[in-house]
Amino acid sequence: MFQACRYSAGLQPSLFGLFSRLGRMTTCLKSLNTSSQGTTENRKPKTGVLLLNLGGPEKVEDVHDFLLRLFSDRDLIQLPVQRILAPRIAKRRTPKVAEKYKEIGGGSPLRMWTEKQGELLVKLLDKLSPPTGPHQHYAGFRYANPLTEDAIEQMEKDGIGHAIAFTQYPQYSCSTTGSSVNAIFRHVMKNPSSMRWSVIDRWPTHPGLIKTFASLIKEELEKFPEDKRQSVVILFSAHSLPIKRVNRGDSYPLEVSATVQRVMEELQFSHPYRLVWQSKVGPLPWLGPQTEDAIKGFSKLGQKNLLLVPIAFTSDHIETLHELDIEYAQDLAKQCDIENIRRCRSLNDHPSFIQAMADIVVSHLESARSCSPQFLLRCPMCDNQVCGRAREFFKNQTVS
Ligand code: GF9
Ligand code: FES
Repeated sequence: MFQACRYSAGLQPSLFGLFSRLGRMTTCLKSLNTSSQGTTENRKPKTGVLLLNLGGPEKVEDVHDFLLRLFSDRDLIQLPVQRILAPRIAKRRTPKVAEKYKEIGGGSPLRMWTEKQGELLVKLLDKLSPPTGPHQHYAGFRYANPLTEDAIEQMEKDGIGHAIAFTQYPQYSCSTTGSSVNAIFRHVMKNPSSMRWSVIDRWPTHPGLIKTFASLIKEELEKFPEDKRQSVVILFSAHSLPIKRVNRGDSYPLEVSATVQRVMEELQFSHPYRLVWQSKVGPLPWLGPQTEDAIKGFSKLGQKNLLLVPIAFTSDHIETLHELDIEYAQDLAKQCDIENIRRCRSLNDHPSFIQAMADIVVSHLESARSCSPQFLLRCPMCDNQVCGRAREFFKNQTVS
């Protein structure tokens, strides 16, 4: 995956504005299918796109290290004597978590999806933005291989000039994108980088994202029995956050809500819907209602046809394949007498999603900004100094 990709001269980016960009991308997609794929000569990549995500254990044997990294992440969890407690918690939880990965086929497919998305993305970017090409993609995971730090070293070795940290979480949270950005900052402080850095920190309402969600939802609605289709309740489900984080001023709940609102606009509010929150762990209070309780509650109220939509992940991973598909759509649905429950497909390598990713990167390149103004504003109750220093770092990068 770290091989320099093929470079082909494509259309000159000339027009500005969203519609022209979308139009241009359609043209380019056509030309990708019909014209030659360009030269086969490998050229030194100029722009590196680092796709940031949590990562997932690829094999059951990787579960322990994955959990250890997660519980050691001080941007995610603050435990007393974390260096002692994190290994203990990781060890204690490993068997249960490993069991779940066994049930979805022995590992997380996240790396596979990220590499596929990256390959398709750079093909489009080479066509859409020749002056910044060749483009190369890298996966940078927070808790699994390829780790963000290793990917950065690989980018340096490849001679990348401009490094774009492109979060794969559409909605910003300091526990997800913020943690990855802080990890980049810490690494670059210890290992000075020759690359110019910029960051794409959020894209919760990108039109291509919204359209892809809407079309996958429509597709899934078609699979309900015709006489039930109209009464389906759409349950948007996002990973929850501890209430402490919400009250610190994390923007994630608002941004997830914004995605939901736009998707429902695109669907012209054809069905009733709710936003609910999944994956709470531990005894502390988290943002609710929980997906599980909502499924039970709706069933009691006689709403027995449900469509689950994972709205905060773009690719399949344990929270869709195990929690939604097995724990809720199979086990829980049986227990509480649900008539029909389905889960909307993840975006994965959907062509209009890949187009959206390319449009987000091209807009970012055209903006010539190293980060968004919104990125620079910390949570009002932030007490993590690294958040401030990481923002200074990105702000002071000059992107020509
Ligand atoms: C998250 C997405 C959004 C402790 C675990 C025992 C904590 C946490 C999260 C948020 C993942 C994906 C959000 C904690 C402490 N958080 N998970 N925050 N995770 N687990 O603060 Cl899309
Ligand atoms: Fe949000 Fe620091 S916790 S900016």
